[in-house]
Amino acid sequence: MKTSNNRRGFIQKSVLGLASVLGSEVIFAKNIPKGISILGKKAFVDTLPEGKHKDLMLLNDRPLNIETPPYLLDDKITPADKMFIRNNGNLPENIDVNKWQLIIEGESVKTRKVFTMNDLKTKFKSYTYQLTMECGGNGRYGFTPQTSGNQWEDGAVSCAEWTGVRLRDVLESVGIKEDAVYIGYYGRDTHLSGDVTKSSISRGVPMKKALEDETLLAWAMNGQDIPLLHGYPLRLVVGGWPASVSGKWLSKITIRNKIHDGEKMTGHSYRVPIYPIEPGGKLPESDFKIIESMPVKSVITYPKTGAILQEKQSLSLRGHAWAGDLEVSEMTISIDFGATWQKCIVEKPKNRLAWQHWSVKIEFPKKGYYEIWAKATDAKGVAQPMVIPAWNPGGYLNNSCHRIAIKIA
Ligand SMILES: Nc1nc2c(c(=O)[nH]1)N[C@H]1C(S)=C(S)[C@@H](COP(=O)(O)O)O[C@H]1N2
Ligand SMILES: [Mo]
Repeated sequence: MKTSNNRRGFIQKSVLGLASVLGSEVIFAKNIPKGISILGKKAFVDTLPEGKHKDLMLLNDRPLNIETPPYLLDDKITPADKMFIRNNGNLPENIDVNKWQLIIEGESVKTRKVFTMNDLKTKFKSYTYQLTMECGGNGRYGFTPQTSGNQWEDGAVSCAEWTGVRLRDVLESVGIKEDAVYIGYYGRDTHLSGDVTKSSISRGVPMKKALEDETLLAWAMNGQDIPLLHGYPLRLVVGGWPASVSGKWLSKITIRNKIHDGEKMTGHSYRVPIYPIEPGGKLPESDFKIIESMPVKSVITYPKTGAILQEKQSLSLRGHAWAGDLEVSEMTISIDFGATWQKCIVEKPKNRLAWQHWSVKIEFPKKGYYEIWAKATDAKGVAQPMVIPAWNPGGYLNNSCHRIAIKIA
């Protein structure tokens, strides 16, 4: 069965084909009135994997895609139980960490080499960085017409503390040829079709990004072994770029003499038009470019949308902001639909490519309904748009302002 990742589409297609939802047959499926979608899997919270917070939102169970509601991103460092999951294939099985190998090969490697986990841990210096990882499709639900793929709302983002060795140190130890332009990763997850010769995803970054201080081959997240769902026992972690370049269950890095051409590097996967197009428009494959640094964005993590507060109460709001390879220089919020903006306090990042925490205290003039809009500006003066930015066929890079609703009673 071909599954659509679109939540409603998935359920409707399943129903039309009288196929199953959650492994059980939909009895009376043929009676469902046209235009009505069944509640389906969203009602069965126990389908979330073990170790995940019960209020995460299941977008798809095959492959597993789970998002974090913004209020659950309130921690300064994202804990494992609240981290979104974006899998493209099936989880690897029977991992034996003692036998795990990382192969370094490719046209532009001087000598092919194989490392064990122990080699990595003992032969190189280790580093710890907080790194922001946002799915390129975060915010996809905002685009009209709807594009295919998981309809992420605002929570496909995390910032955890990763420990490992620098990819640069490992690549330099094997030798990089002069003609190297890109690296590509391969992981041990398997293709949904069950075809073991196919990768579910194999992406990469240009050498310049690969050789940055913060690009890690990591074995620990928040001071512990990386959870299985997030790439145990080894993960490539590249902060500030679409999280799809941070390969989980990492088994191979290839040093390429051309742009890596692995699975999900072509077509409209993680690529956007080089010129603006009208919503729903088409363009030739040659007119797309690969997404690199992610755009400036922010999230309100406190209060939760829908909060009801008492009159005269001043309110302390908080959240995080990030800007790909850049720093966030200013954070503002509006309670009057963007007519006026108030400056927030923005902390410096813990290290380059870590998200930044912001806070602000506000007073509401009288009782009633308010929306709070949050807008970050990056170090080059580029701000988040208040409206949905450029439509693109893959539904990437929606960095419009996060909004929450509150009532003063
Ligand atoms: N091997 C492998 N790595 C992968 C993926 C995958 O499916 N397989 N998904 C990528 C995508 S698209 C994203 S957004 C991030 C999600 O990371 P997380 O699930 O740890 O939050 O992992 C990336 N790395
Ligand atoms: Mo992603």
